Amino acid sequence: MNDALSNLMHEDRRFPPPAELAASANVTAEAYDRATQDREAFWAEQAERLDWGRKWDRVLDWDNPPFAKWYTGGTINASVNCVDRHVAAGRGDKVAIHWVGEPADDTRDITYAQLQDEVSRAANALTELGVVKGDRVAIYLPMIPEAVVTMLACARLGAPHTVVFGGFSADALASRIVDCGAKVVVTADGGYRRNAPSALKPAVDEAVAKTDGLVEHVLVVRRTGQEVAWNDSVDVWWDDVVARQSSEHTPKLHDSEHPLYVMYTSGTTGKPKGILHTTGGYLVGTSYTHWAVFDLKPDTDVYWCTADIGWVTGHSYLVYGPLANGATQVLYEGTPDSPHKGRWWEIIEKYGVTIFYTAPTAIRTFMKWGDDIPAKYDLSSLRVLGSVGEPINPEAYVWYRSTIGGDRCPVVDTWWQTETGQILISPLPGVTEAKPGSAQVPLPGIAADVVDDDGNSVPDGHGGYLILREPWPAMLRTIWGDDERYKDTYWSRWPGVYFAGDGAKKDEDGDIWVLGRVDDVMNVSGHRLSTTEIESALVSHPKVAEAAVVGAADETTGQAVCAFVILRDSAAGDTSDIVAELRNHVAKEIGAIAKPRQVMVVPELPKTRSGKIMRRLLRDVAENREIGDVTTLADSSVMSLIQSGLSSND
Ligand code: 6R9
Repeated sequence: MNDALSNLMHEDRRFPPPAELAASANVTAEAYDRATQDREAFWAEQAERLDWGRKWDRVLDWDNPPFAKWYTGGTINASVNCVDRHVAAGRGDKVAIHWVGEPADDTRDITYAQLQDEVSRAANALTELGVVKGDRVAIYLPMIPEAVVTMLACARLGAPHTVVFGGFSADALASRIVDCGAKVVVTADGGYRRNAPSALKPAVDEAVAKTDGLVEHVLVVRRTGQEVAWNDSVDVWWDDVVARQSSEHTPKLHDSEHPLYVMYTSGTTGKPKGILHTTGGYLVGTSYTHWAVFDLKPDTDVYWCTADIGWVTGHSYLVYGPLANGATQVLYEGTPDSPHKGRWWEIIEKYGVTIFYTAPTAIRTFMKWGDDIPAKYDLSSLRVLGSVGEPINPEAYVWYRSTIGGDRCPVVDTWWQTETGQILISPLPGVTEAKPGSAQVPLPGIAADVVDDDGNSVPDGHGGYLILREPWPAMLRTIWGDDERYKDTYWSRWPGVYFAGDGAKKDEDGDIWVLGRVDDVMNVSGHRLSTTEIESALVSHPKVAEAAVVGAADETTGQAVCAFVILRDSAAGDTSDIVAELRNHVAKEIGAIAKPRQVMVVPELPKTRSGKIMRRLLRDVAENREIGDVTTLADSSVMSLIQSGLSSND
């Protein structure tokens, strides 16, 4: 490993689990050994957490790899496991969802009994609209309870849903509807975003017009009350159809491998991949990890995952995992800065949130806004903090732990993907001595490793590619309608091994540090450099709020490091030579090899709606190319903002 790569591993702060948490933790160290000794027995044991109709014959059928089948012969209903069984067990009055609308006074507490009624009504309504088992339903909704209700109603019927994030364009929606052949779309007139109603229905109208009569019905929730165009032969109001249904619905059991949902995610080509998840294994994987990684105590915890339902995190750790575990959770409709920058902390204080799960990009934004904002709220209810979506740089981790977690809450840095369905690598809050910046250890029952170009496991202290050697319950089963692409994308690089597409390192203790997508790894003068590592160095400078690094083509060095930085508000008006200062800072932190060729101070970074920095666009800027496709940007004006600003600080 070259010297530059070792920078991240010089992070020597360590945080042992709080004694009290360790003493009563759901999972202790012994689980790792037990799972290693007999992986299938371990996953059989975890499946007992759920209510099955018929019990499975085989835990895992891996006779035809890479096509896995879990709990074969078993029958199960995901909706019953997430709702009915809690009511049947006498927990009907327990709050399932504290829903917080964006307009501040707009809230609803929904108990498990109420959720059961609503899911049953929605299942009856979908049936009336002609949805039968196996049909696909597209969901394009804001973060309102109807989104959860519709997903569970689909699961109840065995009609796979495909949730399309509300910020996606009509074209993106249309291509997803067509790819999975959805006959019904569930949407709303609009949703609230930063204090203003924002329309959804027009995009659906435009998308439906492009699907050649495929969509038979559009079921529309009235959320904002704004004007909508109406087509009587297709459109129906939720209030008209769902409200008059019976709140009784007798669910059927589905095969363990029955499709539960399709979630589209971007690949290296332009065509999104429809990641298929099925029922039994997915529910085992998500419910077990939600319980283990967050140490969930369903009777006392109040859990909040800030992800949008339109992403996999919203599916696994807002809908299926927490509800299967009978948790009480917060569901928030709006943005963190509406109506003020303390809104999230206000919600934590109000509902006594104990477990909080968010993304590094949000954490860095809060750092930028300043410590005084969270300081105004009582965050003492918190006991476990989670991070997901990208590598969390140590500075953001430590800020999160201390400023939000009061130096008392363990932070779990959870690595997983749309494809993996469940968290695969993460510290356990009652077991692992945490290292800022590292996802650390594969969970019990998970066989993750870091390998070199030839697929050989790298020794501790070395870097390579992150892979999985054994199937896991919530893994994707295929790419919808494209088994070949599934095999090629994930299973073709090394025989019998799942390639996640991420680079990673093992430190001297064997802990895993995920470095980001391998396409984000640069090669500068023959040295491998990680964008994450340099970003981390930049963000450790007191004047920097956020940084994105790309490798731009360079005649002499192959690639050169180009950094885009957002300065902290406190650095405003600073007239020193910040560019030279930051270049030297990186050289000092990592080594001269990592010194950026260019440092560009920008007001914003281009991000997808799930908060991932679109480095591809920054590479276009760095290489003086015309900017490529910006349709998946959360805010499409960001690129012009960056470019107009650059001419002034070149
Ligand atoms: C859950 C989710 C997956 C990609 C993944 C990796 C990055 C996610 C991470 C992380 C480092 C973590 N990623 N969690 N990298 N540390 N804790 O985000 O799914 O949207 O499919 O993204 O995100 O690069 O390959 P998805």
